[in-house]
Amino acid sequence: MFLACQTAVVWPKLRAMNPVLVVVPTYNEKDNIRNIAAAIFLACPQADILFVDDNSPDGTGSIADAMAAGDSRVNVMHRPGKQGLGRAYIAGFEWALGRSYRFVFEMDADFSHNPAELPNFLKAAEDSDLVLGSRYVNGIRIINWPLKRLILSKWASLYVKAITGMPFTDPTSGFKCFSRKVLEAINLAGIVSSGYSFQVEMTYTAWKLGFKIKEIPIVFEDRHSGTSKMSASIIREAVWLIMKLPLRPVRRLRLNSQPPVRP
Ligand SMILES: Nc1nc2c(ncn2[C@@H]2O[C@H](COP(=O)(O)OP(=O)(O)O)[C@@H](O)[C@H]2O)c(=O)[nH]1
Ligand SMILES: [Mg+2]
Repeated sequence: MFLACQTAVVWPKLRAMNPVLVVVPTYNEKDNIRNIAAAIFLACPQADILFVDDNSPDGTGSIADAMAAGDSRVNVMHRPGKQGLGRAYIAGFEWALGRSYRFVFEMDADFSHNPAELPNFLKAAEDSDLVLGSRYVNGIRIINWPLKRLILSKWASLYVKAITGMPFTDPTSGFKCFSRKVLEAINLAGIVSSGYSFQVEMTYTAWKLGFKIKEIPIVFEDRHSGTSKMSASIIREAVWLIMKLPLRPVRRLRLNSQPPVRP
């Protein structure tokens, strides 16, 4: 597993057994999508990618299709319209669970998450069930973000910590690696977030189920091309959802998934 990014280079016939999937939700990412795929494969040639595109008006979905036609590692899921990042990820996770992937990544398409860090996640996943990329462990590592986004993000981290009791420094981060057993254990149909509260909802559920969660440092950089989809309604959804999270019972979906080890 530790060599998950390298084995296909050594032994191409293992492609059918590829253990790593990077799920990348896209909405109007035409200027990023080719480059992000190239950077993912550079860091992790053996990974598969699933682009989950919500019928982007800028034609991102068609570019993804053209890439998929030329590279069997690229997969594309088309959804009829913009339904939010959370819904895109849930659809991607269900797709992944229908296949044999052992590690499933969440990653943005806009280079805010550096694909070169994928191997670091896989290394951390050797002894943890969910690996969170944190911008705030041992300081702040964010490049070019407007001050108001940084304040919002830091405030959100404190808010989540106060309400849920989770000990993580960056609970809203969207660069993470799930071991398959975590996704199998979570009732994905019960995850309700459309927007960015999805990140908190997933991590909270895994944490309540007792899975071993590890934070590793990442550098986050503001997007170079395209525009953010952050909105006031996404912030409103997050405030309410997080407030209600501790009231929600969390149950393990599949009884046969491996018993977790609490840190
Ligand atoms: N499929 C899909 N992807 C989305 C949606 N909203 C955002 N994304 C993608 O999610 C990632 C993060 O969104 P972004 O706008 O960069 O958020 P920010 O970095 O927090 O400003 C990017 O890859 C977006 O293209 C959506 O409604 N549907
Ligand atoms: Mg972004």
